[in-house]
Amino acid sequence: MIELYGMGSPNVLKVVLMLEELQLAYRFKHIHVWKGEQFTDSFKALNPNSKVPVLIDPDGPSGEPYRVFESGAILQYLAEKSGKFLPANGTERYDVMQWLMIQLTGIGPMFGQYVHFTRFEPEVSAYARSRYTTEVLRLVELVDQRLATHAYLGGDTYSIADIATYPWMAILEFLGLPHERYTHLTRWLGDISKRPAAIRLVEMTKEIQAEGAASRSEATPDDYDRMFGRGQYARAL
Ligand SMILES: N[C@@H](CCC(=O)N[C@@H](CS)C(=O)NCC(=O)O)C(=O)O
Repeated sequence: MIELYGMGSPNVLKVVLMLEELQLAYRFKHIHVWKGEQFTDSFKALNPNSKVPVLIDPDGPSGEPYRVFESGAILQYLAEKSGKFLPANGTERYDVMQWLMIQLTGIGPMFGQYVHFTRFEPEVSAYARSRYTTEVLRLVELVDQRLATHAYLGGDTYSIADIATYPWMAILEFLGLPHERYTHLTRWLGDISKRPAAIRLVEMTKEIQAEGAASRSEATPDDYDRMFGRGQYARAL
């Protein structure tokens, strides 16, 4: 059975959504990032970059088990394996890849910094808050504008670009960001939220986040420093 190593963040939930869309059986293995499990030798053997998600397919391309890390690579791997949610060729494929890349290189990292500087920074920096708020709102507007002229991010068809972006856009309210004013984005969120896989994702998210919350509540100040690379974990030039 496929194994997915993760926690309750959008970078992992996009893979959960993809597995639910494909109706593949999988076992979820929680990595307690607030307790530093991603930095253990056994996890680094799975992903030297010490991040979730990681997926292990017992039936890889050569018939042997195959391990994939990086959420975008995992989505592409599953799409190509199943022949679903990524056009096989032509401009439709590149349209999907462009919007997938915007999620991977823009939305994910910038939302991550926004969350860090609005929830976790010990000394509030108005400059950092303004910089990341501006950038995430710019990205949300970009998505909204794209959806003004296309049903889905890649074009006419639901794809891994939507699957990657949905878990981020679905939490705008939770992040304290405005969402009602983005009418095209709201229409798209509504469309995807009715899909059976997205409904199952809600249940999975509750379970995964409940397990994560339990270990996070035990995290010490030192665990937080390790997670954020600060204090004794900060690197010097
Ligand atoms: N580019 C990576 C980002 C993965 C990532 O940032 N994962 C976070 C959870 S959302 C993580 O593992 N954090 C633990 C840490 O940074 O130590 C991907 O898309 O897979």
